[in-house]
Amino acid sequence: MLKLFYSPGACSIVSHIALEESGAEFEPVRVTLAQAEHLKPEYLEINPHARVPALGTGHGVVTENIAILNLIADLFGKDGSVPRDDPYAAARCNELLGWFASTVHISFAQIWRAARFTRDESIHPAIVAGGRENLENQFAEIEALSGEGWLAGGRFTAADSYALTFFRWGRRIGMDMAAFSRWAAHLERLLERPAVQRVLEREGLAPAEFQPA
Ligand SMILES: N[C@@H](CCC(=O)N[C@@H](CS)C(=O)NCC(=O)O)C(=O)O
Repeated sequence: MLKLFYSPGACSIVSHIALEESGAEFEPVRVTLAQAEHLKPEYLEINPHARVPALGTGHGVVTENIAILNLIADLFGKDGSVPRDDPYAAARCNELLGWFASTVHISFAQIWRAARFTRDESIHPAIVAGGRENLENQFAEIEALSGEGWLAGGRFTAADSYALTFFRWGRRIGMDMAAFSRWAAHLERLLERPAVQRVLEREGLAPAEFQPA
C-alpha cells in the first residue's frame, strides 16, 4: 500500500489532498516538522533530503511534490493532482506547480529558513525582508489568477491545493490576507470538497485557518 509521509499544514498537504481525492488506499504517516521528526535517522533513510512529502511505493520512495503528484495522476487519473486527459491542461498545471514550488515556496523559505541561504547571520534580516517583498508580488499574482474557475487546466488540480496552503502560511507570517478576496472566495469552494475536509481533519487543521482572519 502507498504510504504518505506528511507534516500537518506543510506543503505535503498538496499530495495528501490529491491522494484523498483519488480514492486510493494509502497509509498517512505523520512526520511532525515542529518536533524535528524529519531529522531523525529513521526518516532520513526514507528521504535523505529531510523534507516532506515522501511517498512510499512498491517501487521505492518518491520525493518532491511535483513528482508525487504526477505519479498520483498516472496511477489514478482523478481531479486534485495533474490532468491526464489533455496534455495542454497538464502543462498549465505543471507550469503553476513549478512556479509555486520553485519560487513562491522559496520566498517562505527566505522568511522561515534564512540560514539556508547564508550562514552569515548579519545578512538574515535582508533575506527575510526580500522574502516578504517577493511574496507581496507573488500573492498579487495568485489573486489575479483566482476567479470563478480553477487555477489551472479548467478543473480542480493540485495547483488549487498549493494555493490553499500558501494562504494559511500568509496568515502565519502576518500578511493581511483580507486583501486577497478573489483568492479567499476561490478557497471557499475548495473547502467544500469532502476530500479536502477529511485531510484537514486528519492533519488537525481548522478550515478557518484557510480564510482571512
Ligand atoms: N522541493 C520539495 C520541497 C519540500 C519542502 O521544502 N518541504 C518542507 C515542508 S513545506 C519541509 O519538509 N521542510 C523541512 C525543513 O525545511 O527542514 C518539494 O516540492 O516537495
